[in-house]
Amino acid sequence: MDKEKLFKDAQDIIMKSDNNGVEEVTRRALSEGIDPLEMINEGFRVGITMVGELFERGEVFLPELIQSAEVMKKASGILMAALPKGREAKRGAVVIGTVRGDIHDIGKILVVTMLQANGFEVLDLGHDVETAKFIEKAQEINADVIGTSSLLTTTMKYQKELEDELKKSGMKEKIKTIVGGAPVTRRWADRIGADAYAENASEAVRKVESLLGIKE
Ligand code: B1M
Repeated sequence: MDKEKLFKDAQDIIMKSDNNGVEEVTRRALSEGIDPLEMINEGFRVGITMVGELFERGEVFLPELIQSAEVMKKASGILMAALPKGREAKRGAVVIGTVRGDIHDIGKILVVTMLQANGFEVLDLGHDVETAKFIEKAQEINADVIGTSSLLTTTMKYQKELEDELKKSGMKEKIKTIVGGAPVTRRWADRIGADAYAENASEAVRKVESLLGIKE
């Protein structure tokens, strides 16, 4: 099995927005026993990051970025569906979404899938979610954790808004928070008073476990 070749094929598929090739390469990865998350991280995610860089330099335009994102979504859908079924036990409830003004949701969907696969009940509010809605839904389902994703430097402020609103309403002590997204850092999480930061979907699972005091 040539893993590097598969990762390279995945990157090319995203770069070329090859909607037909994506099924072939994801099925090939699965049939060769490659970990779905590794295939996303080392293959498809690298491809979409490269397209993002070309976009930033004005070498590709929004319609091409959108097409590549569609192919990326298709790839993650197929690969995440192949993850082993979640644990039976309910280990905690998480409300999650991408913050107001932000429609990026590929990474957030990976986080949701990984949490579900690890036995958490997850209410995914989608993208462009108002701060008040996170709080309302968390109260409604008696959530243990609220998770927010932000991909734009201009929308990170809503992660802070959530912390401020939780403090104001006296809920900060009862509900833990976790933040993530490409421009988000540990430092930002500390600055706004979030309880945890995760760089990727697997780390998000470990951080939520640790927030809830769950030990294997
Ligand atoms: Co947009 N975009 N985009 N985009 N886009 C970025 C973020 C950008 C960095 C591209 C660039 O210029 N290099 C740039 C932001 C610049 C900035 O903020 N300073 C940008 C821009 C400018 C824009 C628009 C404004 C473009 C325009 O309209 N002119 C626009 C904004 C729309 C809006 O939200 N209001 C826009 C639109 C889009 C598309 C719709 C075309 C598409 C999104 C499609 C979709 O999500 N359904 C898109 C894409 C695909 C990107 C890039 C290229 C890739 C994002 C992605 O999916 N990465 C992105 C460049 C980049 O990030 N390098 C870019 C793959 C994904 C697996 O990783 O999302 O980081 P990521 O998630 C990771 C971790 O961050 C973490 O775990 C995930 C899995 O490992 N994580 C969490 C994420 N959320 C977490 C939550 C957690 C914990 C961990 O706890 C709760």
